Amino acid sequence: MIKGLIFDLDGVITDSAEYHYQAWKALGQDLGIPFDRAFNERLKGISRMESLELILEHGHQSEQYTQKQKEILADKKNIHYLSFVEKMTEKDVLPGIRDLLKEAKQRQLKIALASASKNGPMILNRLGVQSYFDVIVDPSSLIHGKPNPEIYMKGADMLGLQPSECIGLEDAQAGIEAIHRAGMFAVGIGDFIVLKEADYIVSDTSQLQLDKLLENARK
Ligand code: B16
Ligand code: MG
Repeated sequence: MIKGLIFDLDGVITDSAEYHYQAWKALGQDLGIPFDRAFNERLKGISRMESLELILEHGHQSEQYTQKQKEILADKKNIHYLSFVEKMTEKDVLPGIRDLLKEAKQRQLKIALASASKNGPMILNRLGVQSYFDVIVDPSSLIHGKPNPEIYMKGADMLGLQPSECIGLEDAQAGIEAIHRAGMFAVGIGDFIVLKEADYIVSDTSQLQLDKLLENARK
């Protein structure tokens, strides 16, 4: 029996995945490391410092910076990213998500956030959906990032549920793998090829229907 929903944030609740892409792309250009959307798929769901490492490796520049310099580069990206976030309003909740959260609450399902983003709580506030969340996993409390299952397992644990009682929702390959390794039913939102490992896939959030999710998770 499904008793909880565990949400990713970027690309699921709001389109901040696009802002991460724009901010990383600008930093990449400054460093002489151009990359495209296909490469960007590898950054989704991955922590800020791990994303920077992947970009530097891509440009064969990993060895050129000290840890301190890398932190400055990551801060620069985050400041650029926050300039997009500052313009977010309640209208930036992706289609269908507010209704899904509302219906889940009405049906007494528990709701958690399992985002790798340190900006997660602030973004939920800006979007005006924070009150739907029973718990938010603090990504800085974790040892491993996605695709490790730790964040989803901790989300279930904080809700007082077994992983098998939860559905995880993700837009990234690394996130789908994390949900599966945690032992949960995985819902993918986005590209059917990128997310082919998910148990149930929709092309965008407007296609999410709680009944359908519950029915498929029960099969
Ligand atoms: P921040 P999610 C992830 O969030 C993003 O997908 C990823 O692109 C980003 O680097 C990461 O959060 C860290 O975010 O820099 O805001 O701490 O998809 O797990 O909700
Ligand atoms: Mg995401």
